[in-house]
Order: sequence, then structure tokens, then C-alpha cells
Amino acid sequence: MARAKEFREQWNLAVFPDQAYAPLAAVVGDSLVLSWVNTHDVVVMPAPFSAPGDCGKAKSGTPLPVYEAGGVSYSAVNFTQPGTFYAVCSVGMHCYFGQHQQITVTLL
Ligand SMILES: [Cu+2]
Repeated sequence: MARAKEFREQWNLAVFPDQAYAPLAAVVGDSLVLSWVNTHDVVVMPAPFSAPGDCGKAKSGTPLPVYEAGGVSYSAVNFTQPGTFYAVCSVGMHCYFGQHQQITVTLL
């Protein structure tokens, strides 16, 4: 069995095209840690979700718990089932400014 991966990403605005979050491909058992130092959050939105058109719905997403350590805020999610969903920041216009990522989780 493949060793589970822990993906780690800085969670910030992605205003410019070269900052855009590439879709993340994970398998069940992997996890993702998003960390930031400014005011952000992480909500999970089900597919289909497309930005910027659906950014207005971000407030209806499922928020992930936010933890803090040493001045850094972070959220973590363990992928327990296959599917496609989106991690989105619901603060202000952040989603419109590129703070969203498609995550696809597959079985091994
Ligand atoms: Cu944000």
C-alpha cells in the first residue's frame, strides 16, 4: 500500500494567473494542511463549483476548524472518501481573487 501523503500549501489570495491553485489530486488516506498568516478561512464546497461564478455561495460552505500555532493559522482535512470538492476562502472577495482550489480524491 502506498504511503499516505500530507499535502501542505500556503493559503492566500491568488490574484495573478501564475498564482492560481492547480487542482489537487489525492487518494483516500491523504491529507491536506492549509496555512496562512492573514485573515482567511477554509470552507468546503461540493462540486460543481466554479469561480468566480459560484463565489457568492461560499458563505454556505462547510467551514473547516481553524487552529493556530506560533502566529500561523491553519486548517487540516483528512480525505476519507472519494469525490470532488472545492476548498474556498469565504472572507471578503478572496474567492473572487483566486483563493479556491479543486480537490479530487480517488480510491487507491
Ligand atoms: Cu482568504
